[in-house]
Amino acid sequence: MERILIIGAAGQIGSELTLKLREIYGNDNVYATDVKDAPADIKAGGPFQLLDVMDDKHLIHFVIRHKITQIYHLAAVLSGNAEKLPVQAWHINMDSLMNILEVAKLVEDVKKVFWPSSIAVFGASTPRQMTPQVTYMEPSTVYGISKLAGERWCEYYNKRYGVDVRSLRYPGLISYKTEPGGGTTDWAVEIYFEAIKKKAYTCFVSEETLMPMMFMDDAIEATVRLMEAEHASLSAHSAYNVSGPSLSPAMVAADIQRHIPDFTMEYAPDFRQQIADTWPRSMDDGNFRKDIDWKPVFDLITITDVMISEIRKKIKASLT
Ligand code: AKB
Repeated sequence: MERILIIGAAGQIGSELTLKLREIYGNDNVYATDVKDAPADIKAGGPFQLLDVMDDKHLIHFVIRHKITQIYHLAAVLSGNAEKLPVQAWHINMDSLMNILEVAKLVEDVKKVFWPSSIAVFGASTPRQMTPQVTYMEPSTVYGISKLAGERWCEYYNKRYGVDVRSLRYPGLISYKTEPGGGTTDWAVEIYFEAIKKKAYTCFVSEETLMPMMFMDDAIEATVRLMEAEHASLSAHSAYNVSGPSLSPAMVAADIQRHIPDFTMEYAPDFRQQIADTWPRSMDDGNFRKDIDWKPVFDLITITDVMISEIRKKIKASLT
């Protein structure tokens, strides 16, 4: 029987992945943890506990006590926030991953680890169209450097100690349940919330900035399938490229106008523009699609339809 630990269960990915894993493995077998309080459905639907992944002693006790077999480590300081406090962000992103890898190495019950990487591992020297799985990687952000170093450590622990750690280079993730915090792709979520609340959005990257994106449901499905796959069928033990549609603010704005014709956009690029300019414009995720039977279901139109209708419901519910 699987017993799963989620670290970062209150975050953008964790708040949705926890529910999916509880559906698959049973509510009582999925332990949601975070350093902060979690949404009501995470706390009501199964075990939830405050846990700081930086506290290695507490972490190993938790894993042993609950006979954990799989760990999903989703906590990280994202690209924009990491630039504000580089040394602290490096410390949090790297030390937390090393704590998880060490626990997985030391505790025999732990059979698999999931840790998300990011398109931030790429940099200015990387080909930006259909960025290949293996290519030049010279990230210029602290977040990107920590993700690239993390990928290397994951492969090291796999090869040297046999730790079965799996990873995806997530693009920008679009979701309505929990908003992201501090990333360069956050505009693709903020734009929908602001369109509904104010019929206007001031975007922090320029209108033609094309970035790889993916709807959260596709990301969750990709993650679950990766974790269920036979180890022997995996060709990447660092992280796989994975993506949905590539989107620019102008494209998303035009699509939102199908629902809200008087929606207006302004542009005020800030420091995140420079980050976006070093990231891929589109991704070649052929290796992942070949190894795992997966492809994204959501395109821009279906993403917009779901985002608009779900955010409207959410706002209405918060008013009643
Ligand atoms: C960010 O923008 O920092 C993240 C990411 C692409 O990893 N969403």
